[in-house]
Amino acid sequence: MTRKGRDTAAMPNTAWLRLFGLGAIIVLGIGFGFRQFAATSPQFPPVSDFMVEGYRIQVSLHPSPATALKPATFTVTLRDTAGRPVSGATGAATISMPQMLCGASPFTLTETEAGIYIGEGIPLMPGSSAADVTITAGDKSLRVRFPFAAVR
Ligand SMILES: [Cu+2]
Repeated sequence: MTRKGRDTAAMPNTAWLRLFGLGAIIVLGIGFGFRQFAATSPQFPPVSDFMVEGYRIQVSLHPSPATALKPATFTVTLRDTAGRPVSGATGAATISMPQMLCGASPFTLTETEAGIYIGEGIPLMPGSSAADVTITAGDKSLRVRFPFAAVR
């Protein structure tokens, strides 16, 4: 009787311990999963290099990541195959979100020094965005897509 009583008294203790252990594992698991989810916010390099029809195009973004609804500076450097800056081109770009239909945000690029074209673009929302840059140099229309991230 006393043995039986002791056994039944001991049982709930291990049950609580197991329940507590299971609870701790679930809490840690959710916490870890959430951290992984938060860590998967898009990350892109602030500078990308492209080679289009014999031209070297470099696009850089400042700040990186950009902030939604705030102007970010896009600097496009245009060089020929030999690496010389190409002046006198015209440039424009459009920001959009490739995985969404939330609109487009166009802006123009102005040459500030030889071969360097700068524009201020406004990302519409936080997340994965892309700037589609078009540079017209002579009779050639050069297009590159610069992926970037915008945050809140
Ligand atoms: Cu969007």
